[in-house]
Amino acid sequence: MSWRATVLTLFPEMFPGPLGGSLAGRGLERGLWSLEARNIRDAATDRHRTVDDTPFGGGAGMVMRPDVVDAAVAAAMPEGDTRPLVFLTPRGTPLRQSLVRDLVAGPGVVLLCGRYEGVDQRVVEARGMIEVSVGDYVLSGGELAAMVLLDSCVRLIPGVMGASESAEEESFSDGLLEYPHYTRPADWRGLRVPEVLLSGHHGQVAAWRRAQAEAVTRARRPDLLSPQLHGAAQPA
Ligand code: 6GU
Repeated sequence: MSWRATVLTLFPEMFPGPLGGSLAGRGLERGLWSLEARNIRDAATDRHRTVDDTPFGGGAGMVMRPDVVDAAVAAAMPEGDTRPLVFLTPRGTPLRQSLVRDLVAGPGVVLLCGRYEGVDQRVVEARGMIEVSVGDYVLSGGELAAMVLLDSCVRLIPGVMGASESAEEESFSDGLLEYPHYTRPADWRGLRVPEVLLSGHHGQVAAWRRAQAEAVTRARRPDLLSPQLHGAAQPA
């Protein structure tokens, strides 16, 4: 059985979207993974197919109803479906490569995309959802976040990517940002490629790349080097 993704959304026509092209899309066609987008509105029971209501306590926007979301989850996950249920929300814990690795090692994932101001928290907790964010900015809905999560998982499925990309994946796994890359010409508009890369000394190349990776990580993402000083979780 291949890795199976189900997306619960009010906008199923947004899928597969960019996941239908490129290497992820090739993997879909080859049956290396599967993707089902289901309309949460299909789980509504009233004449107007209502999915949301006004927030208790007042305030702007609408909240997705717990009964409708629960019915959508129940319809998507028959008894015995052991896939983790992930709710994409800017309130979630940040998506990290460690979670991506865990998810891809399992049978697949069910993703709930929130819209409006949010989802009633009771169904999030009753269903044991994992709340995940893809970064510190606000998207208009969970759909793009779901695509980000799926792309990060699917590229790790054996056969989806070539050997070069799997090697590259190892290099982020050490918790550093990547060293810079260069190709021909060695002189472009008078800008020379770092001399060590032309030297053919594999040991010196490896040491230079390591130093570059550490320097760029120190400059841009010091939290990856000493997460305890920055109040973050461990690096992926
Ligand atoms: Cl998962 N959802 C939305 N709506 N915005 C986000 C996000 C998720 N992650 C970062 N921003």
